[in-house]
Amino acid sequence: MTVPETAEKIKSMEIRGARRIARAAAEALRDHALSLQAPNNAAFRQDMEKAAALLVSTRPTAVSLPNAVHYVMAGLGAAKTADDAKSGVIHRAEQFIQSSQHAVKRIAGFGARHIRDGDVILTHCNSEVALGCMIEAHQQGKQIEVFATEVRPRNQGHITIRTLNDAGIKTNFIVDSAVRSFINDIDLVIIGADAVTVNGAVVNKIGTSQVAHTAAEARVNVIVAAETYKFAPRTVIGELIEIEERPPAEVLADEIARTLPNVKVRNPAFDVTPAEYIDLIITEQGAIPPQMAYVIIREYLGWEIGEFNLAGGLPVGINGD
Ligand code: RUB
Repeated sequence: MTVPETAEKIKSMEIRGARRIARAAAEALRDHALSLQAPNNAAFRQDMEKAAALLVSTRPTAVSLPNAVHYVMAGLGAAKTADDAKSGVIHRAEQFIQSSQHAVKRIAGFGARHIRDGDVILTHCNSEVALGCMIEAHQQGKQIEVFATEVRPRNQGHITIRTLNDAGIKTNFIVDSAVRSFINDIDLVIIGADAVTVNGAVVNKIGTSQVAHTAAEARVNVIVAAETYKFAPRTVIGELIEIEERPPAEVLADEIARTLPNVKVRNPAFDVTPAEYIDLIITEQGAIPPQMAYVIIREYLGWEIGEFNLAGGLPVGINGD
């Protein structure tokens, strides 16, 4: 798929979910590098930077996207020729794709250990990594049952229940506002993340903070499954994660909205759950309390506080290797 095609699919949410977005961006950059016939190194670099900036501009919240792009673009390194730059980018893209697959498997393994036989689990939105933990536990023979929310307005819950159904896991499908009604039946909440900040706050699908707050009130543990590339290096220097606000028509049809001139529809796609409502974040490097997010950013992402030379505001520092 070309870079503009991938960018369009991410924007329209045909490709969605933090991991899929990151992976699609890495694949698009790899394929772009492969097909690019640049006359020299400078031209190659410039073209790649344009492609990277386009991908990063598509959705602002999932930090996996700029992190993946940054990781791949670091393949340009100190290359002196276009050929070297090309193989550097392709190599880094392949590395990212592989390590992201590996991360999901490792997290599933770690996460499954936190799921006990007989647990009833609540999940919100559609997270490949969170689902990986549940499916792994199920495949280990643990009898689990899942409550999955609908996830207004884009109904990502429909994808979640199909995956759970196909895995043979007993599943209950509920509207988002029913979470509190069922929370006393729940043993564990498992969700994914679009971003984790230095203070251990988790940015995830809108409604996640309500779920986590409800769980905390009922003393139900909340586990977040998140690869290290979802941690946000720039939050170390005080930057806030931008919360994407999507078109009103996702919430209320235009023809109805038109008849309500005094009503403004708000449609934030994500919210922020503070660290105090999260018990554990499971990464491919192991499980940490959210208060240790800094360590992940420091040790596994690396951060030279210096800008990567790329238009479009990429985050500081994934060393990568
Ligand atoms: C998706 C969402 C998911 C995270 C984690 O939002 O909030 O919970 O991205 O998913 P959207 P994963 O549908 O708006 O992209 O674990 O698959 O990366």
